Amino acid sequence: MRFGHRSLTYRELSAVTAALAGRLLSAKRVAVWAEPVLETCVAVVAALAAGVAAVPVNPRLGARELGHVISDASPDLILAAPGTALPQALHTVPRLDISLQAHHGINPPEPEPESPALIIYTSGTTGPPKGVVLPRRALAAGIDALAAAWRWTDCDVLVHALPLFHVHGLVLGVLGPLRVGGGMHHLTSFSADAVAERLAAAGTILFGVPTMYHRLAAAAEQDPGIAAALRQARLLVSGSAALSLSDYERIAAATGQHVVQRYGMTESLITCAVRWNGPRRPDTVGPPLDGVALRLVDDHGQVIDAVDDETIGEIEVAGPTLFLGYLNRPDATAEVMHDGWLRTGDVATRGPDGSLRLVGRKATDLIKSGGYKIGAGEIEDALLDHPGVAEVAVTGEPDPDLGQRVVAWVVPASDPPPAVQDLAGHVATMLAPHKRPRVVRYLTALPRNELGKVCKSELVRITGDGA
Ligand code: MLC
Ligand code: AMP
Repeated sequence: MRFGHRSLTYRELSAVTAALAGRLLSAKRVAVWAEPVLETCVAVVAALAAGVAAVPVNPRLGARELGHVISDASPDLILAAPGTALPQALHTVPRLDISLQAHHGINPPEPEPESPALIIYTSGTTGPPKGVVLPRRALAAGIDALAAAWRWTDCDVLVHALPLFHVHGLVLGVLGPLRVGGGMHHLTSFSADAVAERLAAAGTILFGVPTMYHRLAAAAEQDPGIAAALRQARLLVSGSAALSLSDYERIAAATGQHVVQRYGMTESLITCAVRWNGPRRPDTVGPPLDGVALRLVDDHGQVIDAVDDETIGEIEVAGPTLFLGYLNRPDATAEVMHDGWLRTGDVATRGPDGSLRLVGRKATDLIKSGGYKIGAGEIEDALLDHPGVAEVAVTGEPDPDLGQRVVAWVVPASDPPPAVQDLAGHVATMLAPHKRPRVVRYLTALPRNELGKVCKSELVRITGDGA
């Protein structure tokens, strides 16, 4: 496991995590200040070893979101790298510094498979983010299914630069290599040069979100060295959001690599993936993983049997990769679960070979920007606290780099209206930086239906393709 010039072997990792696990045994839940550093991985692995649920916290959360996460999860401890300055909101939580000095300890016995392992916060259409409680059984089943799909073994070295507070970077990107027994090189921050350097040096697999592949496509077209490094990888894998046809083709043209796509959700982990030896196409996320039950249903909840790549239905998922529920939110859990099936809100078709083609989402109030899920309601609530905002609606519109960019439609309460930097800065004090609006459009009134609900489809129509 390597971050820049710092690394831990399996033996070293085992020694430091066993020692730390012993200090966590009396806790019910621990928060982990999830900077992209070795200490974050050590803290999460130690919590797993101790059978204590870990709550990875995005270090860039704004004050409102951080306050919510801490009061909702009520961790017994916050684990952080020594020397890290923690914000005020965390001063009430006892702190434990994560030491990388190899002390010896004995790992406690393996906890029950259904016990909570991770609680990962993810945005919904309204309100603050919800804590997705993932049991050990889901992590194990999800990683094993991906290992089989990609013939991912201890010979592989995974390269990535993903944040360590979401499923992609933490479950797939850290726990994945540890479970298959391979290596992991984290780049600390993403750049095409760093990806190329690590792939050329040691990497066999690259994980990234589509925004990273968009930037890699441009870099590979410019720089033959970057194209060559990408070419020699065993697998380039994209997920968390839709990879555009154009970026898929640009990478194929520049490197000869056909990016493998996979689809998933925090609540279900990864459920579909193109196989290492399966057909590669730009528009599919592949068939369901082994052990995952997946179906498409129509608007009346009827199961769609057609495998014609045309009939559209909502994806529902069941099986061992599912979460236990949202922390403290049985109401929200009941909304998405029925008879053991998770309603994903994603809409797709299924082809004759079982591969899924994603065609959109049911909710217009969920935005994916840079691979981050962003709820429109949360940003609207933050903007309504600004004195210059009388009414507001937030939408996502197409962006070649980010997939979607956050747009705020504002009816100003002041003259002149608040500037975009002012509103973006206001949101950033409350929420994570990627939730800032990139564009603000001013209106004299929001379009509403006869019930007074904002017609977001009207707003999207105003800008056409978002250009
Ligand atoms: C952003 N910035 C703004 C702004 N919005 N500045 C002013 N106004 C705004 N409205 C700032 C950013 O904070 C950043 O500043 C700088 O502008 C560039 O931002 P960016 O364009 O967003 O790029 P970057 O920071 O390079 O990030 C791109 C990225 C990142 C791809 C590296 O989005 C990323 O790591 N995404 C991964 C998300 C992820 O892991 N998703 C998985 C979810 S799990 P500064 O100061 O920071 O430079 C899941 C399940 C599954 O979905 O299937 O996997
Ligand atoms: P999150 O809640 O952050 O886990 O995001 C999950 C959502 O990301 C899914 O419901 C999808 O909408 C989206 N997603 C994940 N992978 C893909 C993919 N390969 N293509 C398109 N959308 C994806």
